[in-house]
Amino acid sequence: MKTGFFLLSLLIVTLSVMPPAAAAPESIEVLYVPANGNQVSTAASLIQGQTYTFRISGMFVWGGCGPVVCPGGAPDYTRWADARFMTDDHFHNVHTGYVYLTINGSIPHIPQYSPDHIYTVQVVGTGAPATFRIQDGGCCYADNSGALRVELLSPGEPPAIAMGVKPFSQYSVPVVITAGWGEDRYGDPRTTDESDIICRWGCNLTAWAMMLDYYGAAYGKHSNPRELNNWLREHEGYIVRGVVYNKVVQYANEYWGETPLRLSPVRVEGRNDQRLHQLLSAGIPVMLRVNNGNHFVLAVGETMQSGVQTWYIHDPGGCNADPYTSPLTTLLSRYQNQYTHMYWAEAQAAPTPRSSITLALGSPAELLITDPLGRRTGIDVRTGEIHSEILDSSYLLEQLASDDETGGLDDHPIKMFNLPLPMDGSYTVEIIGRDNGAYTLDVFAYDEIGGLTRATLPGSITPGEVDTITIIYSADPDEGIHIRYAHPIFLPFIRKP
Ligand SMILES: [Ca+2]
Repeated sequence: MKTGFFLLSLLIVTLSVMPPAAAAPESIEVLYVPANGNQVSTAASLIQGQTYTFRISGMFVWGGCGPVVCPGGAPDYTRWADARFMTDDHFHNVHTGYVYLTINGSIPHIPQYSPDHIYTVQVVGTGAPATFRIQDGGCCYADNSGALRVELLSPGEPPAIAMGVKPFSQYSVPVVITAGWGEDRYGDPRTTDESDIICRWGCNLTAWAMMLDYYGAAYGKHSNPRELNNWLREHEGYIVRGVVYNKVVQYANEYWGETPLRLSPVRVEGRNDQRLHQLLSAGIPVMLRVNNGNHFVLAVGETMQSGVQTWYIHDPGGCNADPYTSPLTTLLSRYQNQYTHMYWAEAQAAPTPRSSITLALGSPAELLITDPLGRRTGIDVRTGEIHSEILDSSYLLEQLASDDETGGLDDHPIKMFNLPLPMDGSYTVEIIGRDNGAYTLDVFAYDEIGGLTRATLPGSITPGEVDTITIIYSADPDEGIHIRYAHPIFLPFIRKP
């Protein structure tokens, strides 16, 4: 078992050693068939009489609906379809009808619905390029968005794995109906303004929403970026523009309350392809940190591309995303197969232990946490040492890049300590100054049934100065969780406000 800790300094090094953007090799042809009715073709002609195999994956929005006609379509009442099947209740019920894909003008033979939305079809060459087009009643494309992905497979292509995660975009899905959330105000309402909107900063939010929607779908519990964003804004789920992961867990567990489903605490780990394979094989979508750590996408499967192992991802995109570009792509095609960290949470039948500790620090300082066994995680500014001894803990700089045309970095980076399933006992948290300034330390401590003990501790710091707090942690809800400044301020109890 590897500890889920990653060196802050590595992130900085990564900036300078990232390979230059290179065109991904594409010996297998990949096409996107937009839901707007445009036809796309393979680049080459298919030899007459020869059989070719295409893999068609993904899903798109073919319209909007409402509570009367589509009572199962809440919360956003969007109607979806994949290569063959359409739905008006988020794939709870599926049928065929007037929305379908054509290949060379015909409906492909896809006899059975597949919940991963991947279909493999054989196409006999006609001596011309193969053509693909999405039909929507011949008329009704204005309220559509998204695209299907089509791969021309080479002989002996191994099967891909994928999950039927609905691909949300940060921008509006679809553009022309009220479900578009791209311009919704984003982040902590006390510290952000009207220029902080989902399409600019909401990649992490959107990836979480996809994950929650996927897990909740089995119980008819659908999430989307707007629903999650609204809840986080009302429940201190943001530190400025940073999503507090375990607030997402709290949201899921409250939203799923009447179902047996519960979300585990969030795990964070550096790049680990083997673990990623295990998780995806077990049906667990994994959030990947890409683009030098400043952007988030959701891995939903794996595949081979030009003989290279890569991963299907849903990319939330950003403000300028074309609504007919599928969020479904691969890590190889878009990010040179690079990622720095993985974040995931499992949905399990209750009871699932929900205990965790998250610390978020905004300041010119670093955190050094010592657990009840004397193990440490964090950065000791005094010595320059980086510690990663607490099992499964992570300490990371969270800083998004704006997903608009500026691409500028969030000017409120947060240092986040995360520890799922902490052991009971006393944790010492040292706030060690790098520079002069004010800091805010936010503490989110959850007991095993998800009860939150929350504190915001303000202070000021100078280089090398150390402020210390103690967290007396117990996962037992009857014991309570106590947080106090060691000296000189004494806050005896902050108990589930
Ligand atoms: Ca339509």
